[in-house]
Amino acid sequence: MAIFASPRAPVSVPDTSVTQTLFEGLTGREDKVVVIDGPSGRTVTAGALMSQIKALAGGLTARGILPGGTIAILAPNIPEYPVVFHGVAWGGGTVTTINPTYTAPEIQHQLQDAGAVMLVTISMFEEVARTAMVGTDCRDLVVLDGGGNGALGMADVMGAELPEQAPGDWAKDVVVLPYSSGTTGRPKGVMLTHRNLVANVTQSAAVADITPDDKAIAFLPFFHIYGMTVLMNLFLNQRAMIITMPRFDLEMYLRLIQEHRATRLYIVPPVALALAKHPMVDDYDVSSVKQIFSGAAPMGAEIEAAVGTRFGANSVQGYGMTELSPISHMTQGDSIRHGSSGQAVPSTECRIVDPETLEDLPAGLEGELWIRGPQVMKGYLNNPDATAETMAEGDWLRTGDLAEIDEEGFMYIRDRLKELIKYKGFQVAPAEVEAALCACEGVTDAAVIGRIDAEAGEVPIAFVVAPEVEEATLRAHCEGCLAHYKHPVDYRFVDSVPKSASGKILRRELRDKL
Ligand code: 4UV
Repeated sequence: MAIFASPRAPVSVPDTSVTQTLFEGLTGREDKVVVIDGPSGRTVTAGALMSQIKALAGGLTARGILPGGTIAILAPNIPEYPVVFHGVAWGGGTVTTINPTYTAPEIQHQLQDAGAVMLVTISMFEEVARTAMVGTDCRDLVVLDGGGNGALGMADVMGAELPEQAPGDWAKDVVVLPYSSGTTGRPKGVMLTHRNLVANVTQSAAVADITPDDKAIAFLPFFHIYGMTVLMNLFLNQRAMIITMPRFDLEMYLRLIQEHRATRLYIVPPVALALAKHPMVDDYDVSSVKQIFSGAAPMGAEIEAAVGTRFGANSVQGYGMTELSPISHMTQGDSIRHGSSGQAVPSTECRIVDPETLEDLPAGLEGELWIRGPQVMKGYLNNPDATAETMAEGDWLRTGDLAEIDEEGFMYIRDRLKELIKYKGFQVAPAEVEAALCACEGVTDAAVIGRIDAEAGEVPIAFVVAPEVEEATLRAHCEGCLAHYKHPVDYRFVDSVPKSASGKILRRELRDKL
């Protein structure tokens, strides 16, 4: 077996809960502002954050929801997000994070699948939340900025502070269930334990060198593992400051960078493109920025270099995957190779495996990237088959990405073996869109693949077998059941979908047709 071990000194992972790790970082400087609500300027100190977390844990314990319950959160990035996330964790529960742009059927599916007993949201999403809860076991609705009419408000769920972390087994207890389609099929609950998150914060802290003076404008959504671990957990743990932004808007982003003198930008490739090319950037003072960090989708070396030059900052990439809590690779400031996702974080091993022969490949050759380390998920919720397909013997996670590692350990993502489509860094699972299309009357078969797109990275394209159906009908159908970024941008009507003898869609053949 040819193992590429991380070139960095190993770290030891503390045997604590993810919230104990957070509190270790925050304790002693309770007066420091650590979260600011970008649009309103409302500030939260470390002390207030810790009290609110303990008060929510106490309130939910008094209601009998904690310990043990699974609580869903459907919200954009707001200062209350870490309160809910860590309140549940401190009280011994599990959080499942839902994309707030989801339609009611998508929310309903996740509530049911994750076994959520409570849904926490904001008034903007109250209506869709109520619709989604119908017919599920999710009984309690919390509207953080509302309440009434059968819903609880924030004050209703806050109680006497729970002074100590609810006991648990940190290597086994699942603290969060984000959803990911992994290498195939529909989105699945990814079981991440306290240990997984504590490990990944520890591993990335050892590389990222974040200090309490650092500030980031947090638009990467906390429901997705990138924003969750890097901004919410790593940044707060290092007592650095996050300025929350509920959704991305270039003008607001630049204004907040200037106003708060942000030091690090955590972005995805489409934002890098805008920052490298948009004339509006020149209207703002961005001289405070010292590092620009991109991940979640491929970014070419040219754009990576261009955005760094324009900002006079280090421009680097990292690589992550929900199933890896998420970080396995990132770049340190002094060892930049544009186009590379960097070297493995500490205590992480990699293999490059020939997808056909399953033989290990040496440095410089391209194969599937396999990862082993304390950040690798426990498995997929209620899905031993998908878990077994993804986890190879010896605790290796098969990423479904084609990569190459050079002699110095720098990793380059070359292509994707798995079905996944990445729209602006967001996951679009072809199987989910195909199932939605097949549920439309008159559609007998469908296949969805990604097409390269200059702005979004990739966009979904549908091939449908539906002789009697109009494209407008398909579009209207998707409106009702899929979040916008999953909608096919283009429909091709075909006589049949090419499939292998075992019934697998031959996506390569479809790709060749584009
Ligand atoms: O599961 P997921 O949606 O997860 C992510 C996580 C990305 C992160 C998070 C924290 C970081 O610090 C960081 O650098 C990156 O996206 O999707 C996982 C898939 O996204 C693609 C690849 O196909 C993964 O299997 N992907 C992620 N990062 C890169 C990438 C990258 N740097 N280059 C190319 N593809």
